[in-house]
Amino acid sequence: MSRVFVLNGPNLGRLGAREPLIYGSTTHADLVELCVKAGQELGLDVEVRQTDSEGEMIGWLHEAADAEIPVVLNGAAWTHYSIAIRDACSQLTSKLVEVHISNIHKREEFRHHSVISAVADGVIAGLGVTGYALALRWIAEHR
Ligand code: CA2
Repeated sequence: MSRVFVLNGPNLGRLGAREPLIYGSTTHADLVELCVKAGQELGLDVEVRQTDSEGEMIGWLHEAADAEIPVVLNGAAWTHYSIAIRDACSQLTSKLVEVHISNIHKREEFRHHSVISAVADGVIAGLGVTGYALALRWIAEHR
């Protein structure tokens, strides 16, 4: 089965615990289950990881680049300012889909710009956690 990484950035481990009006009530554990199940239906071996450490995320992106593993990335706050994460994304050798649970364009102005989007194959924002399943489906169809 083809491996796919779903990589979640800072504070996403707190999903379901705070701000349910913005991020919904799904917990990160629920999100893991949703992605693994979607992967099984699509014939993908999905591995979901979350970190609050930028260096750890960059290490995972290097791992994906070296092993040609497609990535679904929710860079969370790093999306808006981390050139280091963007530079690691630009080294990816397989597909990259950027996902945001909320519609970042409907929110504060500082969330409107993503430094990742220009190096991603596609972007999904505002569709809640369903965005992850849609990203996996697109990857299954374009790997
Ligand atoms: O909408 C998204 O998925 C975001 O990437 C989430 C990030 C935010 O900085 C981006 O602008 C948009 C924040 C993730 C924080 O997640 C929390 C979850 C529960 C409670 C508090 C924060």
